[in-house]
Amino acid sequence: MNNIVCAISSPPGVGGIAVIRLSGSGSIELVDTVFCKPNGKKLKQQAANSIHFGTIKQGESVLDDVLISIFRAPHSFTGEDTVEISCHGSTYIQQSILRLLIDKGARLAEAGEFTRRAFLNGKMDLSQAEAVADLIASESRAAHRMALNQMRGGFSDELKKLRTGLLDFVSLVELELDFSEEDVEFADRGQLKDLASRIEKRIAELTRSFQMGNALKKGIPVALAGETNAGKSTLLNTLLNEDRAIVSEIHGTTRDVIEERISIEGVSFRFIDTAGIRDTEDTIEKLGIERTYRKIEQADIVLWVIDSTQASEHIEWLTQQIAEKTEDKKLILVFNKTDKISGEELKILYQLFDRFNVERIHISAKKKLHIADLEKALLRAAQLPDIQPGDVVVSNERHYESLSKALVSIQRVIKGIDENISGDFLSQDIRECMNHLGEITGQISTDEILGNIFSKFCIGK
Ligand SMILES: Nc1nc2c(ncn2[C@@H]2O[C@H](COP(=O)(O)OP(=O)(O)OP(=O)(O)O)[C@@H](O)[C@H]2O)c(=O)[nH]1
Ligand SMILES: [Mg+2]
Repeated sequence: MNNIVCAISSPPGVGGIAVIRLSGSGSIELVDTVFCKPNGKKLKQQAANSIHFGTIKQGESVLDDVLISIFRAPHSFTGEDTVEISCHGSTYIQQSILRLLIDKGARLAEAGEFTRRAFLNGKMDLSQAEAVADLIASESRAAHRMALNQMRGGFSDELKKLRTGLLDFVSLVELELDFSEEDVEFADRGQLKDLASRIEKRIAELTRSFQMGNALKKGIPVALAGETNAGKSTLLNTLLNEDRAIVSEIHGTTRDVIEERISIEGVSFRFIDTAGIRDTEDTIEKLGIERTYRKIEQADIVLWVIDSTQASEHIEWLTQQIAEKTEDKKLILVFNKTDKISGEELKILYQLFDRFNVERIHISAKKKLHIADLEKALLRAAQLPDIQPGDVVVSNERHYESLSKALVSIQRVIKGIDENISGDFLSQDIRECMNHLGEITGQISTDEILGNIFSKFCIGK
């Protein structure tokens, strides 16, 4: 019976209803000891995948009216007998039911234990189990799509194909080793190289997709940069629709970096407001400006905010700064405070920035004018393919690391073929590549890896 785990699976606090979940062989019988159906029948006599109304009893007294769903192994999330109790949301009721179940022999589940059991019972591989956590945490359409595709097994299928390819490859090489005395070649080296190159290409594609996957999951970093007083913090507040950053007409208002996530049309961006750039003797401000440079460096997109009422007065210095600091970055020039200048002045200003072959948007952050244009420019700059069901995008750091190692191994294989190294070295490298791919799906795993992954889940999942 101590194989039965239980936990509250709904979020902490009071809701309309709460869900308590049990899993493990005997959990249906365990719930029978505290549950009464109006017709007196037992849950263990009921069909799988059915829902039952009744009361939970604490000794002789009624604790709550509940609905109970029962699932039987192997047709449940965990692959084991599972019961879900939907009770009223009071924390007193939730805790009392949990205590009752523990009194009857269940134990409190550890973080992620339900999903861990699903993995151990072969209901899903490790990358799918991790996708469950990503799905729960997804905050944008793109993150949701990626997690869903991964949970449905798109990535797993892809890895399976790669492993099958590698297995074919290694069997050919190892077959040769068995006949090494006779000096036969079952596959010519050209064919082997083709196979290895195809595998390498796909692993490289998957590895590359991480940059986008990671950005989509965590939000695409966008630095708000520019001179002091240009209106960067005002723009952050306008995009956020709240007074997040301090705004003032004093130059050098922002000293530290402020980061906020904003979802635009289902894509999550991480806006980073920075200290305005100017020559200063103030030590703290200097430190802030150094941080600005670092943040520009780390950002995918830089919104360079320009005070349209001031820019023309020191155009040389300004354009120099922009060119220097945003080299190799996706840059959007944002002409702000255009509520204060005429259309003619704006035209001249645009010309002054002609050396930049990048998008220019004119707005008023304060008056909230043309903000939609800026948002559209951001979406264009992000260059995100719309992720379709079935698309494989790597978004998990652990997977990325294993893929990178697999890539190194397969590249060594290709080099080995070129240098005509012996079959046993070749097969070693191929097997290494397979092992790295196997780490992702959990074919190769240790308790430590599993502990690490599932401890990040919430209790009840
Ligand atoms: N007229 C007008 N004023 C604006 C606009 N945007 C910002 N301002 C004003 O410009 C001043 C500076 O704005 P901030 O947002 O603090 O500028 P910042 O770029 O964050 O400045 P630092 O933090 O000092 O680098 C404030 O007085 C704002 O009200 C705008 O679109 N039009
Ligand atoms: Mg500011």
